[in-house]
Amino acid sequence: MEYQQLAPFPQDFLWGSASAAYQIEGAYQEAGKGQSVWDQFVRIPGKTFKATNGDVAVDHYHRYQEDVALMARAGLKAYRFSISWPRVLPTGRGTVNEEGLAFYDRLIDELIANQIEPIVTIYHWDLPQALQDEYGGWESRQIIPDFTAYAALLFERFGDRVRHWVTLNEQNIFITHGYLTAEHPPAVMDAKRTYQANHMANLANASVIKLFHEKGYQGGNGPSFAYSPTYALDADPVNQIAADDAEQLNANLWLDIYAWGRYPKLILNYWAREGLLPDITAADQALLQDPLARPDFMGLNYYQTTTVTANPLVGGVGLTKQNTSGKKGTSQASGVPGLFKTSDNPYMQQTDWDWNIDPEGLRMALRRIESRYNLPVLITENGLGAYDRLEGAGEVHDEYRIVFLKAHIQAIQEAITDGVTVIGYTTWSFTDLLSWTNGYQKRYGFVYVDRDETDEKELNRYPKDSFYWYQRVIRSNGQQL
Ligand code: BGP
Repeated sequence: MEYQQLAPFPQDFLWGSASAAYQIEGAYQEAGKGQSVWDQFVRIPGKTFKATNGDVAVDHYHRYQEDVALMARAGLKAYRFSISWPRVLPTGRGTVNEEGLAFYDRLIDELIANQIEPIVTIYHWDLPQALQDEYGGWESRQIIPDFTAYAALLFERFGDRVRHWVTLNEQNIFITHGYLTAEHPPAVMDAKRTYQANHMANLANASVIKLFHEKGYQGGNGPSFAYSPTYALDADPVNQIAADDAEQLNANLWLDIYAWGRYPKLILNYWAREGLLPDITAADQALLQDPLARPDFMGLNYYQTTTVTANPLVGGVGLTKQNTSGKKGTSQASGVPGLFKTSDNPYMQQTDWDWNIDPEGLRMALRRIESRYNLPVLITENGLGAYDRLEGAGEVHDEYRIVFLKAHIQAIQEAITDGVTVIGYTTWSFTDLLSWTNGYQKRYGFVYVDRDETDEKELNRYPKDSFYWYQRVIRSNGQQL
């Protein structure tokens, strides 16, 4: 659909930015914090770009006031950040680290004092190492009560000031990268274990949302899903089936569970054929289907779309790892034999890390979520990872980021005009931060942080051109792009 005039953004639209504890805080063993699986994983040779880690990251733990002041200057209405589970529960459960909770108290209060609404992600990948060691983390049923108790602690402590909670950040990524491609901890490559761990994560997610609703906390709760809508390369029917398979396996498998509490039938069949069925009990089904376990919104992390063709069952392309070098054009096709494989899309340009640039894909993602699930959407991440250059008197001319974000905001407005309910947009990211496996050279922020892989330097902050641009966007409620 094409329009002569687009609907305006809602008056209370949450313009903001997002981050994750491990990627910004640093202070990795300060004030009683326990170790997370990332604290250890980054020390395995070859796992991250130039062996970077989040020991110091961008030192947000010590500089949060300066960062919040910059957010206030940009006019942010909301800031999405995650709580580090091992900072508040060093061994994952039991003894609470008051000093850890106190840090988030200070951060939340600072945000509120600056009229910035805190959006809290409960889990952004930094699982307490103690739980990994004790029972294998996400592979054990014990994670369900432990994750629920951790979330309950946060609801009790911060529920008076937080209205929007994100349960799990990108379950599809931390599970597949953790158990299928070994790009994330615990670096396993085993499809059966992948879907078993994924099933536990589904149950943990449902259990937390159910508790939130049962206890009647204010506000809403939902997972953030990394959704890359799939296109078929062309109108060849076999490629269309491949695209549908990719959508089933890469999206509906998670979104159907969140919204409807059931796995897609095509996936259950596929799992049964391949011997990959997780252990699903009647009690599991009851929890997943419980109306109280339905999210209040769908969190959407959108970066790119995927284009696919058919992939032969015998001799087909298998899964490959992501380009973490930042050398454009070094990615390989990736796929599942018998289902689909990725293909270059002639209509799109790519970033230096070979991510497709596709604003219309965001509109597509929003429309598909609305038409299939009829849930409001909170866009919890979207942004451009790029090389930035600090010049002269502390300037960064990131016109490319402005062009990227502008096109994506236009796509959101088109989706709103289409009839999708979008409640907010928190870009990735506010300051530059550590990219999990791409080091510090892949930057996303409105604020440049002066450090690199080998030198922490002074960690000074410099607003980029995009900072002033976003300030205008927010001030005009999306009218001046
Ligand atoms: C998402 C994660 C974020 C962030 C972002 C950018 O998957 O939720 O934590 O890292 O992707 O990814 P990358 O840093 O790999 O470019």
